[in-house]
Amino acid sequence: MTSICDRSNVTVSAAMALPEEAPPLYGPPKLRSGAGLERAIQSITVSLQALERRRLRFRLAAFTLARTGILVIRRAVDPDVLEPIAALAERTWAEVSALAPGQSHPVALLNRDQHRVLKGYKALEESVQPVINVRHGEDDGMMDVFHPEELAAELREPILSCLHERLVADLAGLAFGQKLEVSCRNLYVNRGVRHTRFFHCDGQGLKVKTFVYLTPVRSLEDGPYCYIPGSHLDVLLRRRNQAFNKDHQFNLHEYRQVSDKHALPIFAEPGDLVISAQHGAHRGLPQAPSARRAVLVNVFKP
Ligand SMILES: O=C(O)CCC(=O)C(=O)O
Ligand SMILES: [Fe+2]
Repeated sequence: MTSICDRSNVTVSAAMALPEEAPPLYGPPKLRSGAGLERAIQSITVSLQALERRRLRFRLAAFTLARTGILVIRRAVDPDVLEPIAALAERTWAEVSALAPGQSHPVALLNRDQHRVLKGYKALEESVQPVINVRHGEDDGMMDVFHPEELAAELREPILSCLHERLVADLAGLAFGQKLEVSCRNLYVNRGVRHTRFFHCDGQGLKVKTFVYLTPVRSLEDGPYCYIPGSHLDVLLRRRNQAFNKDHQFNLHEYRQVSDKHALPIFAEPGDLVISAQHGAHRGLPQAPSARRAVLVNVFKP
């Protein structure tokens, strides 16, 4: 996918079906909750210390990631490192909100309203300047920043360090048997986003994202990241959904027929890191109007 919630390839009929999220166009998975969720999360959780110090734990974690497509590393970032990055997310939102229409941002390129400086994912990915995308319409409340490490010179190193790029590349590389490299870093800021893309994958090829939470996500209202474990390996599920998408002229990568599956909402504290195989079915849930979420994102590709 191109960024947080690109629906550019979804047909008009899909967009019209959004508010209800209703069958037959959308058969959502059951969300695990309570003790079942706790157990499931426990089984995909590993500590940073164990990963760094114990080779066997590292190999087991890679095996878990390979099998489920998702891994959680709790407290991967020191609060002292994290705090100024969370403040940067707040500040960037405030700066952009204070700009008059057509006014530019002092550091970043700004895509807002009809003023779109860069178009298409490739241009955004390859930009040397950071790019702030402010979403409108159904995506109201959403801002994603390409290359957030270029927003403030003093935060470049902290941002890179908290993403644990070497560790993730090694771990995911071992899990998926391919050498992975960072292709792009992002910052997602969501404030009361009422509509998000349904379950989908970001394409069929191997792609891994990491999400470092800058704000707590403690309830469904906060808009947690959700994942259907094992869906990256589930050929039948993919076939069924692709056939459905073809019949209804949806984007090929939607997962709209998943009612027989369970998804895990990943609740997290600031500094927790999630590694996710994006060829599996996932989505960020819509938020309550007052909810705020900020997440640092890293994209790895072979
Ligand atoms: O906002 C989220 O939690 C996930 C968005 C998404 O689908 C993605 O980054 O690929
Ligand atoms: Fe996605």
